[in-house]
Amino acid sequence: MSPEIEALIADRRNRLAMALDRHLPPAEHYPARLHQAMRYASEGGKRLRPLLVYLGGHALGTDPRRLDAAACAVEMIHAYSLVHDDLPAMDDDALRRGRPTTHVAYDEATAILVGDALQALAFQTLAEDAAAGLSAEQRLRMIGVLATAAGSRGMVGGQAVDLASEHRQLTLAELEALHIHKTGALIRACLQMAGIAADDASPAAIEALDCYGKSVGLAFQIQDDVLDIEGNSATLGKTAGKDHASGKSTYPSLLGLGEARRRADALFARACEALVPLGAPAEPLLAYTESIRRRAH
Ligand code: GRG
Repeated sequence: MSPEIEALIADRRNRLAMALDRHLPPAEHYPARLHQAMRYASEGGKRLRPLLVYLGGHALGTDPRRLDAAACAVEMIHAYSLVHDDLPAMDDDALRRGRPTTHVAYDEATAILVGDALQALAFQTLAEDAAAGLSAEQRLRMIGVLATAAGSRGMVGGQAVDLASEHRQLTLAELEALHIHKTGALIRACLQMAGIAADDASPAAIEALDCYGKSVGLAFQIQDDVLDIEGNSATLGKTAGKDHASGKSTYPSLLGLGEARRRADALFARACEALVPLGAPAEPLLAYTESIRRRAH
C-alpha cells in the first residue's frame, strides 16, 4: 500500500473515532453506567464497515464530511450486533476483541440495553447529522437502506436462520443465503450509503460500487470461517475455532479448507474487478480490499 493511501486510511479512521466520540453520549451523562457500556462496546475492531463507507465515497469523489454520519451509524449497528451475538442466549462468548464481552464486563441486562440504545442512536445519527450538507431526502434514503440491511430482511434475519440451523447440516445454497443476510447485507449497505451521499455520481458508478459490496461481503464471511479454523478468528479475541468445534455449517466444513479459500479469493477478485470502471479514485478502496484479503486475523 502506498504511503498516500495509508495516510488516507489513517485519516478516515481518525475521522470515525472523532465522529463516534461526538455522537455517543458522554460517559458521565445520565444514565452514566449505560453510556459507559455503550462506549465500551464501541471501542476497538477493524472499522471495516466505516472504512468501506469512506473509501467507497472517495471512489465517487465525495467529501468525507458527507460520509461521517453513515460511517458512524453502520459501526453502531455492527457494535450492537456483536454485543447481542455474544449474549448467553446467542453465542455465549466471554471474549470479544481481546477483552471481556459487554455482558461479562457489565451484566446481561445492561448488554441488551447497550445493543438497543446503539441501534436507536445509529438512526438518530443519520436523521440529525445535517452538518455536511446532505439533503433530508439523502438522509432518509440512508435510513431506509441501513434499516433494511440491519432488520429481519438482512442481518437479524440471517442471525435468526443461523440460530435455527445450529443442529443441522446446511446445503451450500442455504449457507450462502444465510451469510448474504447475516454479514453481507450490512457490508453492502456501506457502499449503498456511499452511493446515496454522492451528488453527481453516474448510475453506472453507483452500480459498480454495489456490485463490489455484494462480492466483498460474502468473501469476508468465507474468509472469517477459514480464519476461525486456522485459529485466528477475525473477531480478534473471540474464542477461535468455536464455530468449527460446535459443528456449525461453515464454508470449510462444506467445501474443505482449500476450496473455501479459493472461493473467498475468487469473490475478492470479482469485487476488485467491479471497481475497474471507477478508475484512480477507487485505488484506495482496492488497496484496502487487498489488505483485508491478506489479513491473518
Ligand atoms: C445479534 C442481531 C444480531 C446479529 C448478529 C454480525 C452478527 C449478527 C454476529 C457476529 C458473529 C459473527 C462472527 C458474524 C460474522 C461476521 C463477522 C466476521 C463479524 C465480525 O466482524 P469484524 O471482523 O469485527 O468486522 P471487528 O471486531 O473487527 O469490528
